[in-house]
Amino acid sequence: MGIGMTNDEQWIKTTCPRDCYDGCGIIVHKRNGEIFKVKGNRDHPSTRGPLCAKCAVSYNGVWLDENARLLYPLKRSGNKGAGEFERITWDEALTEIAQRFADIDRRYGADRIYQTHYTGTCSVIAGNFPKRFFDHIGATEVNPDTVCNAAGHAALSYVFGNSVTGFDPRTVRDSECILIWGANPSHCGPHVHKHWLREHGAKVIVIDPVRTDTAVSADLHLQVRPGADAALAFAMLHVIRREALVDENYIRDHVQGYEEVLPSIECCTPEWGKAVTDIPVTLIEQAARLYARGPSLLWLGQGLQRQPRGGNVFRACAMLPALTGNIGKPGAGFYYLNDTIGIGGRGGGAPGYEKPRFNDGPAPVSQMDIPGLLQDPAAIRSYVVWNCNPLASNPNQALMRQGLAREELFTVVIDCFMTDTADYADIVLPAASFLEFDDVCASYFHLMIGAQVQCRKPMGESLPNQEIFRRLARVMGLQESTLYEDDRSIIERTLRASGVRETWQELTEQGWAHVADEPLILWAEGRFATPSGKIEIASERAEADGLPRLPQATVDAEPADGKLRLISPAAEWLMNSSFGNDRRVIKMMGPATVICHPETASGLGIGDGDRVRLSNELGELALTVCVSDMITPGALLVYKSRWPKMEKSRANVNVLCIARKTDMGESTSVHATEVTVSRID
Ligand SMILES: Nc1nc2c(c(=O)[nH]1)N[C@H]1C(S)=C(S)[C@@H](COP(=O)(O)OP(=O)(O)OC[C@H]3O[C@@H](n4cnc5c(=O)[nH]c(N)nc54)[C@H](O)[C@@H]3O)O[C@H]1N2
Ligand SMILES: Nc1nc2c(c(=O)[nH]1)N[C@H]1C(S)=C(S)[C@@H](COP(=O)(O)OP(=O)(O)OC[C@H]3O[C@@H](n4cnc5c(=O)[nH]c(N)nc54)[C@H](O)[C@@H]3O)O[C@H]1N2
Ligand SMILES: [Mo]
Repeated sequence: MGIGMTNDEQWIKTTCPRDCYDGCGIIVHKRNGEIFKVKGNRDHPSTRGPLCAKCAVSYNGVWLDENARLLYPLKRSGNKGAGEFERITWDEALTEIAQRFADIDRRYGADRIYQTHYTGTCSVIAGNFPKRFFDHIGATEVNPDTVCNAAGHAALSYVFGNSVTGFDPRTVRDSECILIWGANPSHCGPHVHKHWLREHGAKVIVIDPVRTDTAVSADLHLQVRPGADAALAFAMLHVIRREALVDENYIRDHVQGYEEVLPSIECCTPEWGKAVTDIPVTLIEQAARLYARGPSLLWLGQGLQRQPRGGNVFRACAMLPALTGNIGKPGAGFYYLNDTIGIGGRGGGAPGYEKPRFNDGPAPVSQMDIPGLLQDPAAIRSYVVWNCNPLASNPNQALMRQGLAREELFTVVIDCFMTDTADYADIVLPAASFLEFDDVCASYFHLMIGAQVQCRKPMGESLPNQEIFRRLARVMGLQESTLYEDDRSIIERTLRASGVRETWQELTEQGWAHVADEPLILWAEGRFATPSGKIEIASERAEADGLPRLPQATVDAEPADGKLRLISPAAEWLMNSSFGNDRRVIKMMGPATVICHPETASGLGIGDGDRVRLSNELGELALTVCVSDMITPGALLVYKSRWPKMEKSRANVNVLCIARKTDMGESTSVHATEVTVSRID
């Protein structure tokens, strides 16, 4: 273990497994056998220096704090949600879970056991192994991507046949332009924002209703009205076509449906674009030219597709690289998420780590259906939560809370901390943190993998996710051997599947490895995994699924009756809800605010520092007003994922957020929430 050692000092290289574009390298400094400091690895290609502020604070704060961490299995002793528990042994906890599962299986069927998980840790084993167990017993999976990015995946699959082959970020050395559409690296990938974006002098265009720090430092910022992106894409394409910047050769060889969509593009003049998006004509023209001339990279953000027609938005935006040939050559390409050469860091399947299919199993259920389904004893008998915190993260929070309070629902929560969701558990199991066991991390931005190296023994009696499910399988007497595969074997197979040359030993010494020495030019061969083998702007598969054959130049309707559109993107100081229990993080965030444009504020008769109530049919939330033109007029901005129980109202913005499904992928359209604002006197 480790990279360097003196008598009492030791430095260990490891990797941050949070759900973040950066995938940072970490150095853990140990003194006298104890962790003394967790900091950034300046030799790591992404980190290049200190960790981001939130990780630097929390990894040296709440993650190392025995008073904050869950240390023992717990059993509920009070009412659901009261947070009253007594300590029990692992044997008692696992035996009770095994008995309750067996009972539910016998009386109702194992598909009434719902398991929900996401990216609390993105490391390969701890992020994936428990799925083997649930598949084996025939539990129902809550489709994790439906709370985040499933609309984008569905749309890109229609167009390119694949949504997880983007560009190799190292190809930026040949780029003239980077177009960031509905992503905010200044919060969501702070090292990508700080280093990658600017290092080779490409011009940067940002399209976002919010003037994020990335937008501030960009060459062009198109401050679009939320939900008007598809129209904007069409207006840009109008300019590109008018100025003969389309790549006719690329279209002839690789694109299906250009002739069909052309009449719509011809209708969508930039003047029309201005009317529906609020972006000046000259800005639409400049952005269109800069992008089309290329070579250009297009980054489609996850925030971009959290709208009712997010899938259509993605199909419209995907026409840009297709029609300008900005794909498959150095410095060009589009990116949503990278499945780092088959490892599947985030939700992907790994060749060396296939999901064993013991039975066909019940169909996964959308996160958007969960608040409703949780009310229904006939639908869900047991709710098992690992690697996520749905009471903080999911929309329709009041209904989520009501469902979790159901007395006969058998709820198990596995986490490192006593979250709002854990307060409603019957059994709480303590998870070991990433500093406490070996694993592999696969970045979803850089085409790199990293070693997650054990730096100390698991805190208290906590265990890594995978070990918890091995033990549960044993208590249940399950016979399938892959339920017991050990970490070493999975790590070896994962490394071989990734194509890196390094052994595990070498990886732990170096900390990280690129999957290829030189930048990969993805899609260079120009063959796409669609039925036609081409980029399908016109999609028969979409049509067969009841969707339009072509992307549509749509704009969402403005809210009626004095309501305003509320967007709730990622906060700088949180990683989803993670870190929301760290005292220093809470202090840095300050009170929960709603940011609104000066015109909006004067229309409502409110000013900086006023207290207001946001309300709609789902609930209400009291917030402090912050007036700023960083948000476009007519929209409101509240950052997501504070811990509800840390707030006076015991709620966060999700108490207002709708669980309406997107046009594709049954995903979240959280950024289309509408609210009324009233002043609290
Ligand atoms: N309003 C609004 N809501 C949103 C969004 C939005 O834009 N607006 N965004 C959505 C998005 S993009 C996402 S991805 C979801 C994310 O929502 P969640 O998936 O719920 O993410 P977190 O809230 O970070 O919860 C992860 C939990 O995993 C725990 N954890 C960390 N490491 C481990 C481990 O090794 N083992 C176990 N068992 N647990 C561990 C953490 O302590 C934490 O409690 O939120 C969604 N919610
Ligand atoms: N600090 C921090 N980092 C994170 C996370 C976090 O919670 N905090 N979450 C992680 C997770 S789970 C994810 S999925 C990624 C998300 O990564 P991103 O997709 O970059 O993040 P978001 O903040 O959800 O949304 C990005 C931007 O979309 C914009 N947006 C909202 N509506 C629209 C619209 O209609 N049109 C356009 N053009 N833009 C719109 C928002 O204003 C926001 O600036 O980040 C990851 N990294
Ligand atoms: Mo996400």
